[in-house]
Amino acid sequence: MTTAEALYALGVREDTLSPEERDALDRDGYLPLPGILDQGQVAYLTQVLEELLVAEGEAAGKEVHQEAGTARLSDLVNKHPAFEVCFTHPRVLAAIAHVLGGDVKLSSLNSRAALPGQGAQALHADWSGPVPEGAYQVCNSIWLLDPFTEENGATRVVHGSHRSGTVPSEAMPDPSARHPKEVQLLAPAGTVVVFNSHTWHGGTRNNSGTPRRALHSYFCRRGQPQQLDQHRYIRPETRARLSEAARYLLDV
Ligand SMILES: O=C(O)CCC(=O)C(=O)O
Repeated sequence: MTTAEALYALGVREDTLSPEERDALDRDGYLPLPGILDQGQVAYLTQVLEELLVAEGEAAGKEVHQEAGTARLSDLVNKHPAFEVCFTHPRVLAAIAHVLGGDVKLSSLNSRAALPGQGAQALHADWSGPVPEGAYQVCNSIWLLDPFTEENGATRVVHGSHRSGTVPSEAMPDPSARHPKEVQLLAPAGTVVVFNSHTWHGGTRNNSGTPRRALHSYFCRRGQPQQLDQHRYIRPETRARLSEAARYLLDV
C-alpha cells in the first residue's frame, strides 16, 4: 500500500478541502475545521479520558511527556477504539497531507488538559529550527473537547510564523511573552484545528475554574521518527480492529 492509497481508502479526495481552506493553511499556518466531532462524541471522548486519568494516576502521560499544571495522557491509539477517529478522519487527514506534501504517518496521539490557573507555555515550533517553505516535516491537529475561550487556556498561534525563517527561541528575547501577531484559537468543542507544527504556538494560562481539555493528533513525514514508536506500542487487539489503511498511517 502507498500513502496515497491509504489516504484514498480513508476517504481523502482532491476536493476534501476547498481551495480557500488550502490557501488559509498555507498562508496562516493553521486551519479550524468546525464540527468534526458532534456533541455526543465530545462527551464520550471526554468521559473515556477522565476514566483513563483516574486509572493511570501518577503514570498518566509517561509514554511521551508529563507536564506540570496539566493532565496528559499518551498512546491513546491503544487505549480505546473511540480515539480511532483522530487518525482516520478524511477532512483532518486531507489538511495534514496538504501540509506534509502527502507524506504522512501518525507521530503520536495524546491528550492535554490545562488545569485551572496553569498551562501557560512558551511559544515554540515542534521542530528545532526553521525549514524552507514547503519542506515541512511535522503537522499537528488539536481536537477541542471544551470550547476554547479567551479565559480557559486556548492555544495561541503566531499567524504566518511557519514562513518566518526562524523559531521563537532564536527570534524572541522571551518566548513566554506575548507576541504582537499572536492569536488565540477560539472555537466551540468539536472543532479540530490543524496547524502546521512549524507555526509558532503554545498553550496559554487557564484562568477559568475547570480544565481545558483537548486531544493532540500529531503527524510527521514517513522518514521521520515518531514521537511514540507505534510499532513498539501497538497492542494485538488494536492491530486486529484497524483497517489496513489505518495500520499504514500508524506505520505498524
Ligand atoms: O494544548 C495546547 O494548547 C498546546 C500544547 C502544545 O503546544 C504542546 O504541548 O507542545
